[in-house]
Amino acid sequence: MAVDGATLGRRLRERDTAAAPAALNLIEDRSPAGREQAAALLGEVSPGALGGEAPAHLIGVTGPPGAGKSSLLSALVDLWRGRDRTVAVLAVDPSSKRSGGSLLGDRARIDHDPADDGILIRSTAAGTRLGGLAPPTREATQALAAAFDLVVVETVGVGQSETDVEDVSDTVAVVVQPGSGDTLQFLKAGIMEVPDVLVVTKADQGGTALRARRDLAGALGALGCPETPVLAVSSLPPPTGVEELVEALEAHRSRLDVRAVRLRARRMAALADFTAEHGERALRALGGRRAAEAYLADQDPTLDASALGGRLEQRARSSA
Ligand SMILES: Nc1nc2c(ncn2[C@@H]2O[C@H](COP(=O)(O)OP(=O)(O)OP(=O)(O)O)[C@@H](O)[C@H]2O)c(=O)[nH]1
Ligand SMILES: [Mg+2]
Repeated sequence: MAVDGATLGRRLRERDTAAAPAALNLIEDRSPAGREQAAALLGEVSPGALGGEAPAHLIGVTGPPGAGKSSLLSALVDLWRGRDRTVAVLAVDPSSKRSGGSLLGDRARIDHDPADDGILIRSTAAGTRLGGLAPPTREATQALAAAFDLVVVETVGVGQSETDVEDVSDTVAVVVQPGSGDTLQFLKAGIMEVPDVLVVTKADQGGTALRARRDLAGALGALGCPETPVLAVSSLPPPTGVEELVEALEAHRSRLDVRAVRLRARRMAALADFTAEHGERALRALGGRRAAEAYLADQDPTLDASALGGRLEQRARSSA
């Protein structure tokens, strides 16, 4: 029997996390029939169907290769599950984009209990498009956000990341290891946007982590963002600093206008998808980026990114 997208979507909306693996399979199926079912699924978890924004805290965890993102997520997942929170992690796999694999030689997996429905870990492909996450990653985030308390997207990136995790996050945590000066330099030079939370890993290795923490805090102060939290953590058992990190993530989320942030993200995503598919010329046919943004701002705020993308296409056709 064909998978019924609408049923999976309704189950997610009722916070049935056991429906999530099948939902993700459907979203990754790019055949026409799969796309049709995925659209039905996403319709059931759109802000319109949910009666508002999905309740999940969407967290982006990003940082250079080997910084310790996955190890940190193992520790975070443990802590969250211990507090009875459900967690989904999408790890965006960049290996398809790299020539060698040596960089990823000592890559850690995210530890978890596979029998626990309250936790889901998935790898997803980075895709080939520059600027922005692959649409399946964004759709997966939207689906998971209906059912899980926390949805984390792990991406590899330094500075101007090729996979823009901000598209799908309420809170972005940048993870760096001690002694990696790149992030400090990118921050100082303004190449990298100031993250919501900065995390220095491998604090168990001693003074270098504390030095890195101090240098980063100094740079943030000089940039006029002295209140941005900079935390030092160790993810090896027994973890240290992870509770403080959870508090910092929650504090950021509690200050946020979630509706405004997500609304903006949906519009940006629709525009990025439209431009990726139809080119800058099609954008010009809409009157340019500004005009397209203004048009999107007039649309129903509960439409999801793909529905907004559909509106742009309609408009492009009618103005052609
Ligand atoms: N000593 C120490 N080692 C750590 C810590 N966290 C991670 N590591 C080690 O650092 C290496 C890379 O860790 P990962 O968690 O895979 O790092 P990552 O950022 O997810 O790496 P990619 O996904 O490949 O970009 C592994 O060998 C880990 O065991 C830590 O807190 N302390
Ligand atoms: Mg990793």
